[in-house]
Amino acid sequence: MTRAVFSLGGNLGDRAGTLRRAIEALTAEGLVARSMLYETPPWGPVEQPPYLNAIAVVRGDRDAAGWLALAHELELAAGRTREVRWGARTLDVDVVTVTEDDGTPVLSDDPELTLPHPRAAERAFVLVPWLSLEPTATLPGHGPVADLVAALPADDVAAVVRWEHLA
Ligand code: PH2
Ligand code: MG
Ligand code: MG
Repeated sequence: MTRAVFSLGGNLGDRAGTLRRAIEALTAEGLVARSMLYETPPWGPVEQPPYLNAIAVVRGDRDAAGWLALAHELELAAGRTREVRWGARTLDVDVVTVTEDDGTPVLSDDPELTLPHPRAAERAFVLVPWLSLEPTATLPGHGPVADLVAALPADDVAAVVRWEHLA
């Protein structure tokens, strides 16, 4: 068995419905925990609407490639099309980390699936929901998620807002 941390995000269509359906589908795969939904400013070079983001933790029989295949299935089910890099999308599901049952992190430099996710350490939209869900989480190679959040610009952290409170 392995444990995977997924980052889910989307900024087109019924964002909350899409994320909830994806999390629902993860229930059948061994969902361990899920964060609240957060509204987050779009990160990156492309002008686009705000995202809803969430973190889900799943434990099951898949290996890292199997978790990536599941992520792609969820994106496909949400009508995701491959478009502009970093551009708007109905659903993006990224594998942030995969861990063996004995705690060993799975490391990969395969360009199709780099583990841990190469940009997670700098992204408030990943780290803030993750920290709220798992206060003792660590990002392999980078340290405690709490320390990574503390190192982010305060404005980036403050901009990640619990969506249920906005709705
Ligand atoms: N995903 C991107 C690009 N920019 N910004 C936010 N706030 N949340 C995302 O999930 C996101 C993004 C490409 O994967
Ligand atoms: Mg992404
Ligand atoms: Mg992705």
